[in-house]
Amino acid sequence: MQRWAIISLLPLKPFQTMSSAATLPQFYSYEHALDMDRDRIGTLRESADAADDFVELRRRLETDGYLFMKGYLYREEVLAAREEIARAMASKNLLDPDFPEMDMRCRPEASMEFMPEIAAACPQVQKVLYSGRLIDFYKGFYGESVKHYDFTWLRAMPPGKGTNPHTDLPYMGRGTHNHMTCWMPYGDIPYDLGGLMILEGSHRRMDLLKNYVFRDVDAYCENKPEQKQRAEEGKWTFTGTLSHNPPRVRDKFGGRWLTSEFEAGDFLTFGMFVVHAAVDNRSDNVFRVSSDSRYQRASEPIDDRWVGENPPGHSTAGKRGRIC
Ligand SMILES: O=C(O)CCC(=O)C(=O)O
Ligand SMILES: [Fe+2]
Repeated sequence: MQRWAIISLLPLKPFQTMSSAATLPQFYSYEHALDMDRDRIGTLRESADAADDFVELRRRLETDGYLFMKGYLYREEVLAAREEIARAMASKNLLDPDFPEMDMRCRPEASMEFMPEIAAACPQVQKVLYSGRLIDFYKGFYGESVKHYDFTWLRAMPPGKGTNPHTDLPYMGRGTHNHMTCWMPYGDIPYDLGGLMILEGSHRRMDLLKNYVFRDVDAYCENKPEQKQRAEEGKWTFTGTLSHNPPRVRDKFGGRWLTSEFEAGDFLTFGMFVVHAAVDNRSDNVFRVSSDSRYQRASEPIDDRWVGENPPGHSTAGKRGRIC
């Protein structure tokens, strides 16, 4: 039997057996308390039950805007990747040396660490993300061969403000718009460590997204000296952030903020038009370590900021000027 099937037979956790949001702890996002009423907060729908039924998975993606594939990957492989990451972080002096590396305790005054170079140098991370079960998932989902970005957004989030509400397209919209993000935890993420959250139904609110989602964070107006200078310095003219206030975004869009506790072996995948953010890490000085990576049909154009041996990303080489 495949691993996800074994996991789906395990008894449900208490918070899953009750529909009430009252079973969830108080969440904070970007230092705002989220409204915990059951029509404003909830848990992600799990889709491992339909793991081999890609017709059903495509239907759910269209309806929900995301797929939460609980226990789909091999936990031991993901934990082996965590070990490599922990070793690399320790060698960069990012971890508290008084604790085992695998605990991912932050050294004093830690800040958010963005570590694409560690992801590129860790064979086990590359293996989990870009071969085997995960690549097979996207091949099945798209029904053809797939490509992935070479750039991996590997993040270590210390306690404090998490990621604010955004969609991914402004950062990666120069090729197809049908690609998907895979958000993956390297280790278990209880609620206090702050996982990702999805704003329910937001991918269908083009009325609210249309003036935001198609803007490119690396585009600038050549004929506006201030913008031109920022681009030449490799700076953004637009950060891609939708809001700094997650409860207010929910009030505007409707729907619920949806999250979960996560475990090594889970992944959450979603398209370019879904509003998402993170629950703040309020743990006792532990990093939340996760990556986001991207997958698409091989036959569709790819955003060249994110491919190649040294992807240009948001650097000056990735800027695109136009007359506006
Ligand atoms: O991990 C986070 O806090 C943000 C992740 C994210 O924005 C993404 O996966 O697209
Ligand atoms: Fe994102």
